[in-house]
Amino acid sequence: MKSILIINGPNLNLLGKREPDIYGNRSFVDYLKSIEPLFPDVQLRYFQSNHEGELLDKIHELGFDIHGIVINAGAYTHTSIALADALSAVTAPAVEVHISNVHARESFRHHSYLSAKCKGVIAGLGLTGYELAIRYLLTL
Ligand code: CA2
Repeated sequence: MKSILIINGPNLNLLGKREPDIYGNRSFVDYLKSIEPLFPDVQLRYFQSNHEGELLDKIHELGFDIHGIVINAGAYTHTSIALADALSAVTAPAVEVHISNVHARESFRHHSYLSAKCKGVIAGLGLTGYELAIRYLLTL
C-alpha cells in the first residue's frame, strides 16, 4: 500500500479555531477524516509540529520509505533552509501546499525556501489543496 506523509508546520494546529476568514473554520483532523475514504488504497500519515527540528526528524524518518510528502511548513516556508535541505536529502517527492494565497498577502510570504525542492506548489485553494496534492503524488 502506498503511504503519503502530510506535514503541517507551526500554528496549523489552530485551524478551525482562529482566523476563519483566512484559514477556514475546519480543523485539519476533521478535514483529513473527510478525505480518507477518497483514498482507500493509500495510507495517509499525518504529522503536525510547532518545532522545526521535529519536522526535520519526521522527514528524515519517513522520507526514504514513503511514496510522497505533502508539506505545509507554515511560516517555516519563508525561513527554513534546513527544511529545504531535508526535502532535498530524502527520496520521496514533495508537493508544497498553502491554504491561503500567499502571493496575495504580505511580501514576506511571497518567497519560499521549499518550492525549488518540491515537484509543485498549490496555494490559495483552501484545504482542497491537500487533496489535490495527494492526487498528483499518486500519479507518480
Ligand atoms: O496559507 C498557508 O497555509 C500558510 O502556510 C499558513 C501559515 C503562514 O505563515 C504562511 O505564510 C501561509 C500560518 C499558519 C497559521 O495557521 C493558523 C491557523 C488558524 C489560526 C491561526 C493560524
